[in-house]
Amino acid sequence: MTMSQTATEFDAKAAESGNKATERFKESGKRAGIDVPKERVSLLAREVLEAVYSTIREHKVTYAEYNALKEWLISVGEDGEWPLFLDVWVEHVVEDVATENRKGSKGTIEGPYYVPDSPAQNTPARLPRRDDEPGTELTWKGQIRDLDGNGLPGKVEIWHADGAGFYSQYAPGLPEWNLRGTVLADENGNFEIQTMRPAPYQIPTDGACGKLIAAAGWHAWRPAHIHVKVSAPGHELITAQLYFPGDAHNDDDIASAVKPELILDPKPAADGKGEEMVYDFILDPED
Ligand code: MBD
Ligand code: FE
Repeated sequence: MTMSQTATEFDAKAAESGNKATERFKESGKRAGIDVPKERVSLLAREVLEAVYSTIREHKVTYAEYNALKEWLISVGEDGEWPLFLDVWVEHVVEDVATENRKGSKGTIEGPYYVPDSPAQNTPARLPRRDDEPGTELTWKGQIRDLDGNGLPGKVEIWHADGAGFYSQYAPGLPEWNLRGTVLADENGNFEIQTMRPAPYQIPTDGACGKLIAAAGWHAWRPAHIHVKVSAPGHELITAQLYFPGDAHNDDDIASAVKPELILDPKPAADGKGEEMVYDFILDPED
């Protein structure tokens, strides 16, 4: 296969990932914001527009630039990339505000590629993978606890990209639940998950978000990461991502979602197979 064929194949996969996120969102039941009180809508809409007006005045935005923006905004919708755009450039602030009173573990953004109801397994669990799944073996041991240190018999929903940076159910050609699962902790909240270390992730570059990145001279990278939702009955669910030390993009994640508390400390595995790490989650009580 030539270089250009490889690039074309990659682009085709990338385009599909951004677009699928729109379909998933429509199915997800998250569209609950339609009963926001009109005073609140008016306040928020007015303030966002005021911010736009002041940027236009300060930088003397031209008609040519206004029309470039209009064309680009139309293409975000046509490419199905509103979820991608919002999760990359807006969600991190919403997450900060939503979790500012949390006493337990830090979380971060969900991003566009969560799929609910992944197949459940009891701990110790091995996530579904292909026979020839590329990359490094990774074993994660952890415990779910409450604020007083009591183990909670909860669960860890986990999803992440493969060794080439692709997510099952978004990039074509991967088995349906590849590197996704729901792992049930034991009665003391302990769990063990075997998976493969994910690769750094480049957001799709061939759609509207990619056009913005290229036009602005930014980069499209997120550091390698493992997504989780950790929950237990009577406790607040935590959505988080775990990162690897030394990743070139931990300090300039395009999605601004890295927090120092979320960086892992993997060590060579005791059994010689890849790496292992310990990382626990502490959940707040539900209010
Ligand atoms: C991802 O995998 C991701 O986690 C985010 C936040 C945005 C785009 C792709
Ligand atoms: Fe991700």
